[in-house]
Amino acid sequence: MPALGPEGRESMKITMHRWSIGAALALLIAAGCGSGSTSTTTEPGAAGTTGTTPAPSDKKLVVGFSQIGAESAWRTANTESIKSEAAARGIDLKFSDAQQKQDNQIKSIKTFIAQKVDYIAFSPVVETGWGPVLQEAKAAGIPVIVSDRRPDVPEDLYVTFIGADFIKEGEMAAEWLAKKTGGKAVIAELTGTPGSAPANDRKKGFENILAKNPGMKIAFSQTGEFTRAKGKEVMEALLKTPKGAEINVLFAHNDDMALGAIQAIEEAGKKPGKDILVVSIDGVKDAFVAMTEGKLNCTVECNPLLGPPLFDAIEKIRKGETLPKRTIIPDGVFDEAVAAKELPNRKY
Ligand code: GYE
Repeated sequence: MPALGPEGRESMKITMHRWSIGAALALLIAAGCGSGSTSTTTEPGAAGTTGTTPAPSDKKLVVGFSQIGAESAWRTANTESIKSEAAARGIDLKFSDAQQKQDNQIKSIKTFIAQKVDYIAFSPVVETGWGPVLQEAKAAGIPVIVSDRRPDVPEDLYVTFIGADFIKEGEMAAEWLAKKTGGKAVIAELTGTPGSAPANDRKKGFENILAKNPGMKIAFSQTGEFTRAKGKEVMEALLKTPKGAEINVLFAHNDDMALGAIQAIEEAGKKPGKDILVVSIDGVKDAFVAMTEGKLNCTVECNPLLGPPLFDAIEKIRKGETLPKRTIIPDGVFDEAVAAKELPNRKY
């Protein structure tokens, strides 16, 4: 495995975070003045209530989750994992869908703060611009757990991050491609949501490997916004241009864009998977189906089933356990050779 750049090394580093006594106290206070579902030393009725208040442990834990939207099959599986895991654990989940807009996410986080939820979890649509709202959550004593995408903020503004190493995913896609093509490729790249961590990092990782393979070049790069429709639209337009005729590889930052582009390639009279090799990221079921049909060549898995680790982390915070600042969910590479055998095992 080639040496990683500084970002790669940084992204693989799992730093242990130790709660300061002050933060631990803030957490206890938050638990006490939130739904009170964590055990505290407060007696029922001690805060001037009538004494009929249920014991704190009878109350449901309230978690606010701000989701990005529903742009891809990955996202749908991620939402389903979070909702079903919350239901299985009897957690009162306040779920909000931001429809790809950072403003909507900021608004719903502010609403969660006003509602005094016990915990806030979110997946930031883009990397920047989260400082002020996370400061508000911190000032209110509500612990924040980051899921899937990491915001570019000081680490003290959230308790823990759970998600994939997107740089590594980009590197694995390019490494597979370098092997497959013998290091020669004219590549079209469909990038994800502009400014998002997976778009930034998958590009970075992919280019880390290209830097060592001078025969592999990105000839075209445009966003397909992580959707099937946009992936198809951009590929369709590209194939009508002279540059489109030169392309022999498509690298898409997610499977949905690749699947849309595959349709465009077929409609243009070319064979996806043969005339144009296709490699993408996520590992959703439809990508495995496309591989068994010989239309997609490789997908790098990115596990969306983050519900269980998210609520495990919340449980640990409640118990006062120390969490690592980053928990990286490992990924794997699947290509045509293993697709048929692997398809029945896919969970999303
Ligand atoms: O790859 C893409 C989704 O943040 C890892 O977002 C996630 C990405 C995923 O829309 O399909």
